[in-house]
Amino acid sequence: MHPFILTTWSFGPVGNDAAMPVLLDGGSAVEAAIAASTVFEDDPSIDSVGVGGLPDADGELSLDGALMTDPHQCGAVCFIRHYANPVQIAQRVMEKTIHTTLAGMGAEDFALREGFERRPLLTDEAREVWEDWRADPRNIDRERYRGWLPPINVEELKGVDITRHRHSDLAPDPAQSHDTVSVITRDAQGKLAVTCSTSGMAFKVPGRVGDSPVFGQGLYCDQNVGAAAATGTGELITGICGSFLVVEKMREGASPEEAIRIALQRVIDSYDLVDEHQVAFICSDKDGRWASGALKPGFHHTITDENGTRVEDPTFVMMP
Ligand code: SD4
Repeated sequence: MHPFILTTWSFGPVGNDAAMPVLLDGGSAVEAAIAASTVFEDDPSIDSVGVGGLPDADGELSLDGALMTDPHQCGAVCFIRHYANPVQIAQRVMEKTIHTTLAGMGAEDFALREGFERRPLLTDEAREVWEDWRADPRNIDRERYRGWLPPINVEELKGVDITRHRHSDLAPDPAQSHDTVSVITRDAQGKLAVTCSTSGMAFKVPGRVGDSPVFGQGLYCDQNVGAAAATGTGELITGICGSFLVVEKMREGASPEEAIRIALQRVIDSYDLVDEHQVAFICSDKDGRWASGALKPGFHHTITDENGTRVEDPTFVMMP
């Protein structure tokens, strides 16, 4: 068995390197996935996860997070406004309640009872970005974006003329700006775990929840088959049950790469895509064969295994 940690986006090393020792010391896939997610959530320089995430249209930050290892082993929280580590709270939901998902005030009351500490999540930097956006939204093509902004997906926008996109003008230094963190871990026993953590779409309609904390959409795992996780425009992932689709295609015999390709083709067939849309998946089958794939250039994954940690291009890009 070869333990590994596979993470969305190029900021993976900070979390992967912290979590790999957990696996090497014989820790479980769940423990490693939680360890990695916690590092990302606590890092204020990552502007779409945990502390430092960009807020909704009202300037309020809300977080979503989930953990899954099997159909009967999953937990999620959404619309968390005062706690920095939604994936840890999701783990408690999984382990300590008969439910799978808690939202909003109920989730926060649960977190308090579980001993989590309330923390301010909105950093000064994130508030400034929001104030800039609120002060001058005139450059936004609201018709095209169906009345709202696409997510900030800065890695995708590198090298692209971004001046016509107001939201990307407002993004902080691209090298420091990242997206939702999805993590797939495989431990020395061959068990898989998957987590998803996000502050969702920047400047979203307050109350909006994307794909990340929804089983089958942002993440899915079945130890008999494999695990998958998504990042990108949540609204495109929810409608095709993206992560469930990837796992089900592997169940039917597709390789990890083929399974992702089928899911991304389903996105292409199902939506009128605009420039800023992006979807990417990572997945692993139960034997530890993994892949990643993206709709468009700009996505990277981070893999940590016996050969160390590498930030790599995805296995393939559908629309290069
Ligand atoms: C969401 N899928 O809330 C998340 C955001 C994301 O790249 O992954 N952006 O829609």
